[in-house]
Amino acid sequence: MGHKYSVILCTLASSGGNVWEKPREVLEAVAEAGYDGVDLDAEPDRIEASLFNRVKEMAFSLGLKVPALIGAWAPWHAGEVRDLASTDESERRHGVDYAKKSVDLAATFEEPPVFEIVASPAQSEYPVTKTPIHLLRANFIQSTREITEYAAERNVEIAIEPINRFEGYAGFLNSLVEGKGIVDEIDAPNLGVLADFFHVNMEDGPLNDALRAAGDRLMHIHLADNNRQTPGTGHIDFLDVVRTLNAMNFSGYISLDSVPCKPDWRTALTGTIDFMKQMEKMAALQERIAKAV
Ligand SMILES: [Mn+2]
Repeated sequence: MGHKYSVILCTLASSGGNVWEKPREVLEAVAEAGYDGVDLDAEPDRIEASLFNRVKEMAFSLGLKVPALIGAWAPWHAGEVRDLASTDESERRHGVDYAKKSVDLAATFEEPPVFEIVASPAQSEYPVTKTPIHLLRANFIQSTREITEYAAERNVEIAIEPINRFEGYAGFLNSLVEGKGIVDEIDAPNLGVLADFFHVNMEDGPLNDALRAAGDRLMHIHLADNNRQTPGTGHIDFLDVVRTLNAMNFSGYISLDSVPCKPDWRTALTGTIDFMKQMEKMAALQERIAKAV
C-alpha cells in the first residue's frame, strides 16, 4: 500500500491555479495527476457556503477526498490577528472563535477533515520573542484544550502545526518535537501533530528522527523540500523519508505545501506526485532486496 497524497489548494493560487475561480480546471488537474485528496481553506465567514459546497461536491465527484482544512493563521494570510497564544485576551479569543467556526465547517463533512492550528503572532520578533515563553505556552494550551474538546464533540480531529521562528513566535512552538510535547501534555485522542517539512527542516534535528519522535501522534504532513519548493528540488532525502513513514505505518495524508508554487501549478502537481511515487517504488525495491539477502 502506497501513501496517500493531497494538495493544499490555496498554495496553487500563487501561480494561477485558483480553485475558487476555476474549480473544475484545478480539481480535474489534481485528480488526473493521481492525488487522493485536496485540502480546502477553512474560511467559513469569507468563502460563500454555496461555493464551498460546490467545490467540495466536485472534488468528491472526481474521486478526491478532503483530508484536512487549512487554517489561515498568519496575519498575511488571514488579514487579521488570530493568535491562540496571545497574551491579549481579545486576540486569543478571536483565534479560538475562528477555530470553532472551522471545526463546525469540518463537522459538516460525512468524513470530517483534520483541522490545523498554529500559534501565529501579530508580528514576528527576531531573534527571540519578548513575551515570556511560559505564558505563550500556557495560553496556547488553554486555547488548544478548548478547541480540542469542542472538536471531540463533533468528531473532528485537531493537528498542531509548529512553524519556524521567522513566521511564528521565535522561541515558542517552532519544532515538531515541541509540538509533540504539548500534544502529550493535553493527551486527547483527537489531538495530534502536523509535520511541515519546510519548518521541521529548519527547527528540528534530523527530519527522520523528528518524525519518529512524533510517532503515532503524527496526524498529517505538509510536503515541501527544504527550500519550500517541490520535493526533489532541495536536499531532503525523500527516499529516507518514505522508508521512515513506511516503518511507522503512517496512514495519514501527505499534502503538497509548496510556496510560492513554482515553476507553475500544473508542473508542481505532476512533478511532486511522480517524484514521490518513484521514491515509494525505490523503497519497496530496497525492502524486497533486504528480505532476499
Ligand atoms: Mn504548512
